[in-house]
Amino acid sequence: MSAVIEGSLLLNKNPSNISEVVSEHKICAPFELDQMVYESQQAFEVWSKTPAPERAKCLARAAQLYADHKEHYSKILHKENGKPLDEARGEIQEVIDTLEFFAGEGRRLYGMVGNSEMPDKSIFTTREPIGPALLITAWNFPAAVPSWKAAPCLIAGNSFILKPSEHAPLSGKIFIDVLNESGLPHGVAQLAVGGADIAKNLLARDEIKIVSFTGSTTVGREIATEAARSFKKCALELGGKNSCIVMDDANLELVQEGLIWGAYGTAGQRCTSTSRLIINKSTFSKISKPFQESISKLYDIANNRPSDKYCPIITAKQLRKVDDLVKEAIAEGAELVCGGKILDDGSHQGYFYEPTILKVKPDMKIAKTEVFGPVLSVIELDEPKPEAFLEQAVAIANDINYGLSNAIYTENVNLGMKSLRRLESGLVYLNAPTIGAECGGASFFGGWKQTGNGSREGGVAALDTYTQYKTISIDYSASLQKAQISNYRND
Ligand code: UN1
Repeated sequence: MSAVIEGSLLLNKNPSNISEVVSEHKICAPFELDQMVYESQQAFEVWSKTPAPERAKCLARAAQLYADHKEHYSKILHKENGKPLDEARGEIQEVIDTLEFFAGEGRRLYGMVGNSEMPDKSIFTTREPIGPALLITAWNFPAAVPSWKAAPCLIAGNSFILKPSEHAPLSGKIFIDVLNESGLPHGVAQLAVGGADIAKNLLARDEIKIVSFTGSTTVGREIATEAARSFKKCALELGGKNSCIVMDDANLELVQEGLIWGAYGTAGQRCTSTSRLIINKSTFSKISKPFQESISKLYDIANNRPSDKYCPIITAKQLRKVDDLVKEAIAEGAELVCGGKILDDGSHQGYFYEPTILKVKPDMKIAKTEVFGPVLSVIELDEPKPEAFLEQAVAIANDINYGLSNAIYTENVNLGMKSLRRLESGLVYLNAPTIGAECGGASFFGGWKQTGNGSREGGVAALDTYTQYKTISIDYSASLQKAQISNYRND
């Protein structure tokens, strides 16, 4: 485990070197949660009445603090989560970009102005804050995911309690500290460290009006069910099983780079990771060898050392789960092309898994299950006609319960565009991997089907989770104007 609980203490360990304790955290006691919820309500009263451009100043200051200390925070994140330093830097940059974008929203937070059916009457709709929020975040992006939730939550005027994953709580703690240093009133941003019981405790309370969760589809379903009891606004960002479709005419060097990043970046532990490659057999045979050579460089097996581009698996349990899924796949008839082993020199210092390629059939368990590890399942087709190939490939990509991210590589703009329209996912990429969504105005992040419940993060659509609409009608006719009656002639 990268999180070890000793009494009321949580020891946060580095998954690439588990003898290293990165930080210690006190687990919240139930009486502390009572106090936190009370403070969150009090803070909401103050913060919701603070003008949005003023709120924005705190977010802008927080962005600046992160920018000033980017290297420092990146190094902490690199140790806590194990992801390569370059990836950690990218994640801290994502925090900065998100805070900056939503600081800008403080000058907008647009509602809508309509036209009344009647003379001397105006109608407009504003976005209003809702109340204290509970933000439950995952370990794979322990800094960025809190910012995706907290930035729109704050700019909209809500207070929140962050419950970070127990496997990477330090980056969440830093995020709260930075926000508080940026001038947020007391109690607006709070941290509750602990396990699932903490989240359950907070979720059950009527005072909490919003819940936003990133994690598994199974837990997401439980959260949605509990949230429904008190009609909380509920935003879910759940599992994925993302495909990369490669047409015969694709730029194959670009494909290989895209697959190395998409399938093995963060060791496949992104909900956006590429886990299925749909390609003609003849085209795969052209890239198979150089592709295997490239991924074998991610971990130096002879010297038992990861390269600076490879990431450990977060926990021993998850490492076993990845290995079990690969073993089951082989037992079910999948062909192991390379990898398929837990990497361990016997000292059990880091939770690394060998970059793995399997050849599978579309209906095998491994082709339908989210692995969350460095395992790419290749589905080979044998269809030389481009239209017919695409027809089959898109059907396989869509025949899945998830709908987060899909990619297609082709130089044929017409077929590329057609398939982008047909792929059933919230994110689709042309000639780019399934991972690496940008944050900002038009870049909405979220999935279809069992990947979520329709909510979005990352762009202006995130404001829908954290605001409720108020329609304001002002009648200055000094007469009683009856809607749908006064304005229609019924004779
Ligand atoms: C996640 O794995 O939960 O698009 C988020 C990406 C990242 C976010 C992944 N920006 O791959």
